[in-house]
Amino acid sequence: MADHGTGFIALSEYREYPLAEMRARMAAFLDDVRRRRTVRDFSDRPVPRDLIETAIRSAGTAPSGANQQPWHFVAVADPAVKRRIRLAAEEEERAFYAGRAGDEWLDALAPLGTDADKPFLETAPWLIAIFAQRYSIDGAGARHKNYYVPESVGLASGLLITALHTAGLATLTHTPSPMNFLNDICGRPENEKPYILLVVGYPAPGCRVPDIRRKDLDEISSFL
Ligand code: IYR
Repeated sequence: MADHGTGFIALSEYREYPLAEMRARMAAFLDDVRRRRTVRDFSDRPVPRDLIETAIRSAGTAPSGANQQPWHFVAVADPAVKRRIRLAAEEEERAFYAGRAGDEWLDALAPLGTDADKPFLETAPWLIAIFAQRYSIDGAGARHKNYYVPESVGLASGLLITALHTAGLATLTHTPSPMNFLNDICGRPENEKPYILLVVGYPAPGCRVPDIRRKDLDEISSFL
C-alpha cells in the first residue's frame, strides 16, 4: 500500500484567532464565496498553468477516507484534446436531452436554460477532469479497497472550486452522463471513475447567469 506518512507530530501549523477576528474572517469568507456563480459562457482568455497547479495543490489538502487521497486531476489546455472531449460530451448530451433524461429531470433543468451544445468545452482555457480512484492497485498488481471515495473526491472538488474562485476564476461543474469517454481521452486506468469535468476560465464579457436564489440559513440548518 502507498504510505502517506506514519507516526505522530505536533500540530504546529494550527492557528487560533481572537473571537472578533474569527467573526471578521468568517464574514469576509462568506462575502467572497457568496459571489461565486456557476458560469456557462466562458471567454477564451488564457489562464496561466501555475494558477491551475496551485488550485490543484489546494484540492489535494482535502480530508479523505483513511488518508487515501483517492483522486486524480487531469488539467487539459490542449485544443485538440478539448475538441475530443467536446465532441464526446455533446454526443452523450444529445441522447440525454432527446429523452434519456426523462421529463422530470428536464423540467428540473429548465430554469438553467441548458442544452446539448457545449461550446465552453473548447472556449474555456482549461478543463480539469476529476477522477475518483474507486480502488488502488499496488506495485505487485494487488487491488486495495479505498474508503469513502465519493465523499473524499467531493470535498477535494469543493476546495478546488473555492481556490479557483478565490483567484477570480469562474468554474462550471459539468457532468455529461455517462462520461467514461474521459478515461480514454485522458489516458486514465480502469480503477478511476470520472467524477466531474470542471470547466475553468474567465466569464465571457456580458456573461449572464440564471436568476436563482440560495436557500436561507433556516432552510438548510437546524440547531439542537
Ligand atoms: N449534463 C447535462 C444536464 C445537466 C444536469 C444537471 I443535475 C445540471 O445541474 C445541469 C445540467 C448538461 O450539462 O447539460
